[in-house]
Amino acid sequence: SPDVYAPTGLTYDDVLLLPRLTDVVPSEVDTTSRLTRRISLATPLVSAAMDTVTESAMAIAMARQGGVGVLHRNLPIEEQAEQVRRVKRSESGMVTDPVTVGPGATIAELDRLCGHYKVSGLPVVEEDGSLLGIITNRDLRFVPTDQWSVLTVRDCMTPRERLVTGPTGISREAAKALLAEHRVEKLPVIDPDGRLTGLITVKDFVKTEQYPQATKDDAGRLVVGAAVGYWGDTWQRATALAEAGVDVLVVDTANGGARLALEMIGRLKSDPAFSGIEVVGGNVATREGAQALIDAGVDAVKVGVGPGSICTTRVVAGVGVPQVTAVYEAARACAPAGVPLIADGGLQYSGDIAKALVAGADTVMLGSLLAGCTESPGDLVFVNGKQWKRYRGMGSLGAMSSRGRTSYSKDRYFQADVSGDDKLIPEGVEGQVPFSGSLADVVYQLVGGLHQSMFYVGARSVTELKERGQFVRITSAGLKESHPHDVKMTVEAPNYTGR
Ligand code: RVP
Repeated sequence: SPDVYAPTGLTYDDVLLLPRLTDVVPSEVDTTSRLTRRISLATPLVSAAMDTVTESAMAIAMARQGGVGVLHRNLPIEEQAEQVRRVKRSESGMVTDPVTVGPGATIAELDRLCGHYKVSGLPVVEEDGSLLGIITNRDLRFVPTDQWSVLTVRDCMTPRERLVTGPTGISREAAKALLAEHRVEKLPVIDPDGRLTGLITVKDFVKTEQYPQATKDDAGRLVVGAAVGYWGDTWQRATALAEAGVDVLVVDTANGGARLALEMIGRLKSDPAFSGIEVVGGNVATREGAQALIDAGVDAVKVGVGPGSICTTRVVAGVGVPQVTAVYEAARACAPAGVPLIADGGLQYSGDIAKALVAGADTVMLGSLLAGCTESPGDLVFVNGKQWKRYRGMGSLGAMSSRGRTSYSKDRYFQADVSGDDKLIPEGVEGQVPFSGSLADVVYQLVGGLHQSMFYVGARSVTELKERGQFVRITSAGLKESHPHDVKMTVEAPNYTGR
C-alpha cells in the first residue's frame, strides 16, 4: 500500500517572506490580480459567503474598494436575488432597470418604495413603460405629510413636458453635460416611443470619482458574486441570481471534491443561460482536488479545508491541510491551467495576504477580518463596554439549524438529509469579533500592509510578488519573536490587536 504519511503541512504562522534588495517604494505598487478567468480586481480581497459577513451592504462596499463580495446563501432564493439587484442598482453609468412608480400610487406608498430601495426619487411610468414624469424629494418639499395618503404621484410629480431626458444610448459625457446644464440630479433615458429605458443620476458620477478602484462590469455597475449549493433547488437559485445580474456564482461547499459539486459546476458551465457568468468551485486543499475542479470547467478554484477561524472540521473530522501548503499544492494544478486561485480562510493579519499570494493564490477570501465591519450583517453587541459583532461558521449549529425557518446552510456540509437539529454534526462555532469600523478603513490597512509586503520583497505587481517571493520557515520561538513581545501593549494599533 502507498505510504500514508505525506510531508509536513505549513500555514501562515509557519512562514515569513524574505526581504530582498529593492528599488520599489510602497506607494507605487499595483495590487491588481485575477479573481476568475475574466474578472480582475484592483484589490485582491473577497468577502466570505457567510451570513455574518456578506449581504448587499458588504458586497457594495467591497466592490467600491476594488474587491468583491460573495453573497451568502443561507436565505430564500428571492431574498438572495434581491440582494444581487441591490448591488447591481447601487451605482452605474446608467441604471438599466430602474425602480419606477405608477401615477396612481399615493405619496405614502411612494415614500415606502423610496425607503425600501434607498433612493430619493423615482421615474413615473404608465403601464406600457412610457414616461409620464419624475417625482423626487424636491416635489414633495411643500406637500404636508397629512396629505400623503390622499395625494397621488400624478398630483405632485414633475410632468414629462418639464423634464430633461436623454435618448437611449446617450454617452456618459453627453449625459453629464445635460445634468450640469439643467442643474438636475436625474436624467431619465427614453426610446423614440417615449418609453423609459434607463436612468442616469448625478450620484453615480460622484461615486465614480470617489471610488476610482471600484470593480465594475461593462455597463459600469458594481460586480457581485453569490453562493449556490449543488443539489435540490440550486438550479432555481442559480437561475434567479443570473436573472438578477450576478457576475460570479460560487458553488459553495466544504468539500469541492464531492461528485455532486463537480457535476453542478459542469452543468452550470455547459448551459448557455450562464455563459456570461463566472463559476467558482470549492473548497479543495490538494493538487488532485484543484485539478478535478479545473476539469469540471471552473473559472477559479477556491482553496481551504479547515483553516477558518470559526471552523472545526479539522478536529471534528480530522481532515484538512494547513493553508500555505494547501494553496501551494492546489496552485500546482491551477497555474499551468491558467485558472486563478482564491485562498479562503485562516488569514489573521495583513501580512498573511502576501504569504497567500506567494504560496500561489491570486486573491484571498476573508471572514473574521471583515465580520466586525459596519457593513457586515447584524447589530453591535456590547460586552463590558466594548463593542463586538457576531460571527459564526456556516457549519455552526446556529447557521445549520432550522429554528423556525429553513436552513440552506447544512448542505454545505453535506447534511441536507438530516432532519432534527439534534442530529446535526456541526463543523463550526458561533462567536463574536471586535467591532472594526467601516470596511473602507479596514481595507485601507489590509491593502496598506500588502503594499509594505511588496516593497520589502521588491515587487511592483502581484506577478512580480509571486516571482520574487521566497519563504523562510520559522519555529514557535520565531513566531513569538514576530509578535510584540516582552512589552505590555498600551495602545492598540489599527492593524494589530493582541492575541
Ligand atoms: P476566516 O477568514 O478565517 O474567518 O475564515 C472564513 C472561511 O471559513 C469562509 O470563507 C469559509 O470557507 C470557512 N467557513 C465558513 N463557515 C465555516 C464553518 O462553519 N466551518 N467555515
